[in-house]
Amino acid sequence: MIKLLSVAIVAALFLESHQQRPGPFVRPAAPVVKPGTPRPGPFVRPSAPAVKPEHPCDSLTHIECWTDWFDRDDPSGSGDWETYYNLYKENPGKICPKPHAIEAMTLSGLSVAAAGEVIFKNDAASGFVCRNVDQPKNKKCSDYRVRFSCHPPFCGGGVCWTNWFDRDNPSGTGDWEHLSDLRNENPGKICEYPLYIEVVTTDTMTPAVSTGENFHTFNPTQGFVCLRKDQKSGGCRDYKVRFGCPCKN
Ligand SMILES: [Ca+2]
Ligand SMILES: [Ca+2]
Repeated sequence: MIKLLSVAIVAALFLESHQQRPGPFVRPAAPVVKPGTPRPGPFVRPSAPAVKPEHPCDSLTHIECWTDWFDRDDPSGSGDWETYYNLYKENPGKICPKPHAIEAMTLSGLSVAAAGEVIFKNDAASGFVCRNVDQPKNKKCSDYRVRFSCHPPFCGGGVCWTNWFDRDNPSGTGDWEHLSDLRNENPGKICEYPLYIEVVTTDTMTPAVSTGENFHTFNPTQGFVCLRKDQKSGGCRDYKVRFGCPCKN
């Protein structure tokens, strides 16, 4: 009993002493933050992290990024079972406790939609499951790999940032910094699968999350869009964006 009690006290002290440390370790159950919601960033929680971040972006808990790809199963049995529970258990420290998105792709590079198979599960909590029994004409599932969207540091490898990009001004319908446009206009300058996006105002370098404006799009797979119609003030500030890419070895 005493032993149990002391374990509880140590656990409580540990939690207490780590409460000021930003990152998913201290708030594993942090709610999913949708674009458009003011999110906590380093400027509203200025306390220094207890552990020196491995990468400069590790303290930016508003940044979302993708883990490595995982492929734990193949469809030779009852199907392709890329379940979150098993992947989390089999890859300690590599996947966050509460990922807020999942992406699945066949090993040959097709999206789930393009593969056109009947999918049993495809959500961040369950993971991905394709069952052979669900497929028509005794066909088997393709072999899929999956990755999850987490906050740092649950993303693989080092991070290398692109240059800043500012392709639009907010004078029209808003400030459009879509990844697809930026990629077309800056060939070869942005990696295929950015892990992070960082957005700041062009004039004062204020992080987008600290401006109080609502954002239509704000993620590393689509880029950033601020629409004037979404703002109480009737206008967006001018933003610039950059992307965090896996470093090439
Ligand atoms: Ca697989
Ligand atoms: Ca802009």
